[in-house]
Amino acid sequence: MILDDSTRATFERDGLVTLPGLFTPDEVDALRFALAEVKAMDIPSVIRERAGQALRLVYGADKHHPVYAALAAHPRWVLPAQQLLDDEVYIHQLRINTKAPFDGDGWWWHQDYATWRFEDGMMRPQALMIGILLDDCTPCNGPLQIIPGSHRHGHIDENAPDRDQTGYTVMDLPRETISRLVADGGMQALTGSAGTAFFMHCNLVHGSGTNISPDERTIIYINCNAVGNAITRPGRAEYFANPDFTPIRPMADDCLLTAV
Ligand SMILES: O=C(O)CCC(=O)C(=O)O
Repeated sequence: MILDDSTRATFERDGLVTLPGLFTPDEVDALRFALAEVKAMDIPSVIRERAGQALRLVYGADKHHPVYAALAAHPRWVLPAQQLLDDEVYIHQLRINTKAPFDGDGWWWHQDYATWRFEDGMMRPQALMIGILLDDCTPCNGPLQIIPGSHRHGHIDENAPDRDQTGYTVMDLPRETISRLVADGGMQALTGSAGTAFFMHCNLVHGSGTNISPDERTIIYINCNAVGNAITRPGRAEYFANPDFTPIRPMADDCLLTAV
């Protein structure tokens, strides 16, 4: 067993499991260095902020760099994910949210499952967002914020698609819904040191504010799905919605440091 019963009970209750220091400082450095190389490649799967040129999202780094290919099969997230989803897993999308110093814009409150259901025909919320901090996340640099326990409301159908010209869609929830959910569950900022990982239920309501600090705030999101819940309407760009549902076979534990 990877996660003990009390950790699994926390996931059921809060929709969140935090694993501090899941990746070591050397592994974080390898991921940061590899990200700098990916940014220099001029790949098409990047999205810039609506205002200005700062990078907002880098999709599919695992298709462009061996260190991210290794991360995409790393046992330290694959094994807990299999346990939480009770199935083999594949990656629906891997993206890096590079909330730039001063310019990194926020994210309105939403559930990620809403997008995957609406755009990709994901039939059940049997998927996870796994956030891996590449920088220390503090209250000041626009950390991810969640409403604990909000996943227990299921898919909240009160949303409106906010879709940009790149095909990126966020299913924004209305203010009244957020007020109601927060009155029930409160809010939590997911702060922690680089290397920490957050395993989140795909119906956990979350969002974040602008990064007006001079500090980087980079989070890798490995959004994985149960193989038995493979999407039914593949068709978006593969970096938004992977059409390959082959179960991941975990690599060796040191794969990030041997990948280069
Ligand atoms: O990284 C963030 O601040 C928020 C990201 C988010 O909400 C998302 O990618 O779905």
